[in-house]
Amino acid sequence: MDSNRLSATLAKALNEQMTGEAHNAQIYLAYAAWASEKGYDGIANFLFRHENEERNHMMKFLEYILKRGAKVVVSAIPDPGPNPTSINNCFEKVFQSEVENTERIYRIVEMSMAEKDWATWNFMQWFVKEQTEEETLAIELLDKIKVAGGEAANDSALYALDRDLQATPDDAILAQDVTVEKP
Ligand code: OFO
Repeated sequence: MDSNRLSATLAKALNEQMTGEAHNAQIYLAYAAWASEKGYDGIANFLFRHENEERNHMMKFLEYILKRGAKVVVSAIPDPGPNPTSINNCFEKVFQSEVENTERIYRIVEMSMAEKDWATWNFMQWFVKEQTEEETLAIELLDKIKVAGGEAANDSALYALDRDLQATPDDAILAQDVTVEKP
């Protein structure tokens, strides 16, 4: 008896997204190594921590595909591409890759809706929420570098930003989650 509960189309899309999450992790890993080489250890630390989050996302997809009785296809992870040219450029690239990831997540949500696969639709809602948070975090990074002077940020502004990011939590608080007790 076939216990596979995913359509071939959705299984393919979820497997591709699983690899996409590994790709996101490689991007953060490459940028973290780049920042560390440049002496920005706080920023590097932040990016290394985020790399780990992306690996967890990859595992979430893997576990879900298995749980639905479909086949996991582990394939090659695409190259993370060129290193950033500056801290400003690094944060811009992070934002860009999160936005592209959100678009991929939305496409799977649309596909699951079209197929009336409510289990997958429900599973994907975690990622919809997570992407809102990750985009917020990336926007905050862009705001911080803007305040520091953007491309023209001087060494002392970058030093302060580096120290600041060392202590920054990885998660942005979602506006809809904010309460009086938990601002
Ligand atoms: Fe950057 O987030 Fe995964 O999905």
